[in-house]
Amino acid sequence: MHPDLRSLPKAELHLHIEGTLEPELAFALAERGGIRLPFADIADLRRHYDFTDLQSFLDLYYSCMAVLRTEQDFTDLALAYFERADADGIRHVEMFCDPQVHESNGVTLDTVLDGLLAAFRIASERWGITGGLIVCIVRDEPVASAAALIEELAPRAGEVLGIGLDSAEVGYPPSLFTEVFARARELGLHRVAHAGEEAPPAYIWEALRLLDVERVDHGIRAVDEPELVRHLAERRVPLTVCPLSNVRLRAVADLSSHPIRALVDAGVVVTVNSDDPAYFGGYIADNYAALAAAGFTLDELADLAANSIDASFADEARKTELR
Ligand code: ES4
Ligand code: ZN
Repeated sequence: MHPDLRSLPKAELHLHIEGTLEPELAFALAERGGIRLPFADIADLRRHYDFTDLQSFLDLYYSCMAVLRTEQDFTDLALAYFERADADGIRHVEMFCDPQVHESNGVTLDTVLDGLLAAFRIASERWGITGGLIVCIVRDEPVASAAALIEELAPRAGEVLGIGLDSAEVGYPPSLFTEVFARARELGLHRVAHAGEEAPPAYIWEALRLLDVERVDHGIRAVDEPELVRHLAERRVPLTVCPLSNVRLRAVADLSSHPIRALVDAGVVVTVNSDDPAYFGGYIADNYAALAAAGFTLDELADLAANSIDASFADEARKTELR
């Protein structure tokens, strides 16, 4: 990355902490926990990184999550990420986690939250990084499971930033989770949702109108409907775009044809993020560098970095400090 870009303060707003699990750490944690991964070794695991779509990635991502068992596992995972984030000039992180998947591995919500919140405290002391957790609902799990998660989260709502919606998108529209998101709002939680990663603009409209989301994760399929693009631009609804992710999961053919160019030119508040950097061939600096290679100027990339601060849930004092 251009040194000027690295020194720009940035926020990462679309980052699945489980998607930062590098193969080396996966095997180290498997060894520590006495868990067997269904791969012979690191090279064998890496050979499975040739994804054809979102689902082909999710299958591998969920299977590797089996190595995350203890509070310490979650802390170690997040600290490894924070160290790289700091090197890329990230000053604020709003981090997704998937407790429903961990619960199916016998890991409690408290273990996930305690481990990750401990890492945030250390990141604040060590690197001055701020931010917090966004607890995601896994949309291809039953709605009742999502409702149960929110009630389990309720007593600790003050310790997290908000809730999100992720996993397999097509066939699991936002409308399924209207009541769950209403409850989250009642608890004072911020709301975001993956929408328009692979699914059509209707999913983005539903996320906005039924879930009352404050940002849209991905949102790239908005380009298919000019009225939606105008709406996002006028209302200044931020999109958390993940360029390398979209290429690796074949949501787009290549970076030069990525909708990010049309969205930026239409005045949409776009941010750049890494999604699942261990799996998609790059952390945030790599995403900025890829955009530079695809024709974005330094000034444009600086605007995108500024958008990430503005679009964050940091308080105004912190935003001023970061600008
Ligand atoms: C995800 Cl790229 C992506 N899309 C939807 N859900 C996810 N969970 C982790 N990565
Ligand atoms: Zn994502």
